[in-house]
Amino acid sequence: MDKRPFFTLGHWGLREVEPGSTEIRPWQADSDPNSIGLDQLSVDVDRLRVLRPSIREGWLKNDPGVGTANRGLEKFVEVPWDEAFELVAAELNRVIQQHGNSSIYGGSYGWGSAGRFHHAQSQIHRFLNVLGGYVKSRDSYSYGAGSVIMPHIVAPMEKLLYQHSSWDTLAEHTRLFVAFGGLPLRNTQMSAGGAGNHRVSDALTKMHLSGTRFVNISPLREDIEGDAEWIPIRPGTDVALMLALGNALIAKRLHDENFLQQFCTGSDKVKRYLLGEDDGCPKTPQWAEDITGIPSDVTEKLAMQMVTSRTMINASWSLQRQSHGEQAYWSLVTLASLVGQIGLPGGGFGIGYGTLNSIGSPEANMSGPRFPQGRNAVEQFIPVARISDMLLNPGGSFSYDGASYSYPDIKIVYWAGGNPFHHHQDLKRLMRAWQKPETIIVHEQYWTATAKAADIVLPASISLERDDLGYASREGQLVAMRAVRPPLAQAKSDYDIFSGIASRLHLGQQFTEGRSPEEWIVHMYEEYRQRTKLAELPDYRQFLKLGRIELQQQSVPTALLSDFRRKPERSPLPTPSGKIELFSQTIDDFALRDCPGQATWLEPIEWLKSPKAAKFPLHLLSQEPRNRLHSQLDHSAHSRMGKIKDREPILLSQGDAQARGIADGDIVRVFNDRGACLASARITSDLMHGVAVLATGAWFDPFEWSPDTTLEKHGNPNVLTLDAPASSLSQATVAQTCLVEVERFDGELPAVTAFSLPNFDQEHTE
Ligand SMILES: Nc1nc2c(c(=O)[nH]1)N[C@H]1C(S)=C(S)[C@@H](COP(=O)(O)OP(=O)(O)OC[C@H]3O[C@@H](n4cnc5c(=O)[nH]c(N)nc54)[C@H](O)[C@@H]3O)O[C@H]1N2
Ligand SMILES: Nc1nc2c(c(=O)[nH]1)N[C@H]1C(S)=C(S)[C@@H](COP(=O)(O)OP(=O)(O)OC[C@H]3O[C@@H](n4cnc5c(=O)[nH]c(N)nc54)[C@H](O)[C@@H]3O)O[C@H]1N2
Ligand SMILES: [Mo]
Repeated sequence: MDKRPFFTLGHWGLREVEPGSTEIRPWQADSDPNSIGLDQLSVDVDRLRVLRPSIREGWLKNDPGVGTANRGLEKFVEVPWDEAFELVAAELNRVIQQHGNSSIYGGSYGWGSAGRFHHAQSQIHRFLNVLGGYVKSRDSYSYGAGSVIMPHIVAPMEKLLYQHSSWDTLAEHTRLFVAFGGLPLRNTQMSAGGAGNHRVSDALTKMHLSGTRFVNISPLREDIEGDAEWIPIRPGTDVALMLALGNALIAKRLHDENFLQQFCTGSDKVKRYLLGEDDGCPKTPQWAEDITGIPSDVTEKLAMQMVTSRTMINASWSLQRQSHGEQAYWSLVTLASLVGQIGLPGGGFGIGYGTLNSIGSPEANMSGPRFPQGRNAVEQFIPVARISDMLLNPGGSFSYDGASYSYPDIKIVYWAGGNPFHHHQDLKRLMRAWQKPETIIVHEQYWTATAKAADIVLPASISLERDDLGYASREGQLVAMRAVRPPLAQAKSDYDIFSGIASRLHLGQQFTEGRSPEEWIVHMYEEYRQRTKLAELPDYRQFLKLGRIELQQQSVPTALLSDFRRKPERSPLPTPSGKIELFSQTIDDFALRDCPGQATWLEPIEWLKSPKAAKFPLHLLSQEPRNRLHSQLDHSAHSRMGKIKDREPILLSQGDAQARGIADGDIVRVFNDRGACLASARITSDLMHGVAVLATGAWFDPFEWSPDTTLEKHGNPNVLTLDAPASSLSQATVAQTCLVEVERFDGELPAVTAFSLPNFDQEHTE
């Protein structure tokens, strides 16, 4: 028997396991490993596994669509797989016959697990395509506003992200790194598909040693760890600061006029706006001070520094998960164009350094092994964050990227590999919307809120129970993921589940093409082996023996848009003018009040200077969590160690805590007119006054499962956030646009029940 450790991969990192053992440890060569998921096989984590197919009692007894308000309240009945397959197949068949495939919502957004074959999104989409299609979702929660605006003004978001130059290039050239939203190392633990070596900590050290200066523009100091100038900013106002920096450059004639003339359209309109020639309001640092809270001399000084050194101006994705989020990126590009360093090594703009491990990697993007999804015969879609709107307004219309569409009438919601009762905003509204479909089917590994609120829950295996092919873009490796143990109880892979249902619908062959999971993995490996230029791959058996293959490095460009800068005629941008569109005729022609034709300061729908702040005077930011990926493994010891009195901590500034009589460690009630949750106070001097920070991902734990519930007990910010679109252009989420009030909670403390199992009709044993 081979005694060498074998590998498995999580979005959070590469893991090693000794043969015959179930102990998981970080890859020995990882320079900055974390502990996420190392305890995934613990009793505590296993306790919440979905063990057998489970059906809501009322769904079994009544016709579909009856008693949907009982979702989340009723007992579950466990059934054998055969029966579950029959029930799901019959229900899909019924709805397709009666209402057509456009009544199935299969957007199924979510990160699922690493592994290219057992990729839940690919699995569910292939399955639903074989059945004749489904209503899909577009864009992401991560950067939905960026995805829609960037192609109009520069290039598609992914294309830009793939061109972000490496940290090494930045260390060599960048002397000033201006980070809107910081560069939180916390977030670079992840890569979609699986991080290899965690490179960002070393990269930042190297930049410091090379003399790069960092400026952290964020309400929260810890968004850059270590040496950095901190410029606290009122949330949601970065656009005003960026415009004011532009104004300061133009006023002093320090901007790069040649760059504007040669590479941009619309600079005259931008100048008129920045100088206030049409609206009588010059966007000066003084003007911005009142909006951002940043003294005008700080802005003036920063503008000077930007043009006197090689400067990278980066914005986190959080900046555009906001009301008018498009403007944040449009202003960023406008500012970087005025500075004139776009396309030069170490200069220009970035839209994602500090969000994932992969961004800033020296590895070029190459598409990895893939599980074919087939073709979707249904054209209808929704922008991903419009799910509650869709369910509540069938037939209603929405606008998206300059066109008008209507919402489908959804009868079945089918989810695999995502947790909407984690990720969506205004969860009480989602609870109401969730009552609309006739049937909700969920594949889950654990009893999350989404699983508890479904009609049919099918137990999915975890990646530690499956062999797979591991690959993530720009991580430079191909991994033979090996199962550490067999699936727990009756759990099956999503593939086996879909195969079982498809065969009941006489579509088994179409779905499986006659391949077992192992045969698919070999097939995908062979296809990739033929296609890739990144390595001479050995045969599959040899690959399994090696466990991991390092792909040859294909360097990324030395600067984003460097080709365009070198030869603008030969490498035009994919915009109508081929140039950077500081003014976009296309968007202007859409005539949207909430997204004009050039970067514009538009007041957020709610913020610290809106009338609503009189009642709810704190801006709540819900950042990505340090000890987990979104809601995944929140029930693990590693995530729970970050809680205080079982609740998610909320950061409060000293002044705000004092004014409310709140001490460190106190339980507080966080509330607004949408909802309320409990959290535990963590008081800090490193947070701007008027701002509160509550990480996402504490499992949703309403006092009772009802859209009228008055309290969430665990610290889930999405009972407070606003379910509104960034604008009628992108319809993206505005998770970061949220006002609240906080008070000490002196009542009797309700126990957290997020980590309890649902009720079953019979005693529940493994
Ligand atoms: N307030 C607020 N809300 C936010 C954000 C924010 O900043 N603030 N961020 C948003 C962002 S950027 C994102 S990307 C979303 C993330 O939202 P999601 O991606 O939906 O969150 P996850 O917790 O990763 O959910 C993945 C689920 O899939 C399950 N799962 C894992 N592997 C498998 C598998 O192989 N098969 C099946 N069937 N299931 C599996 C896990 O158990 C888990 O429940 O959240 C968004 N929500
Ligand atoms: N550990 C961990 N890492 C993750 C994830 C995770 O769940 N856990 N999720 C991954 C995913 S799916 C995504 S999309 C990325 C998200 O990457 P980001 O969107 O960049 O991450 P956030 O943590 O939401 O925001 C970063 C910081 O922005 C600051 N910020 C918020 N609003 C404003 C504002 O208006 N102005 C300014 N200047 N700053 C502001 C906050 O202080 C916050 O700490 O993270 C990824 N990385
Ligand atoms: Mo995301």
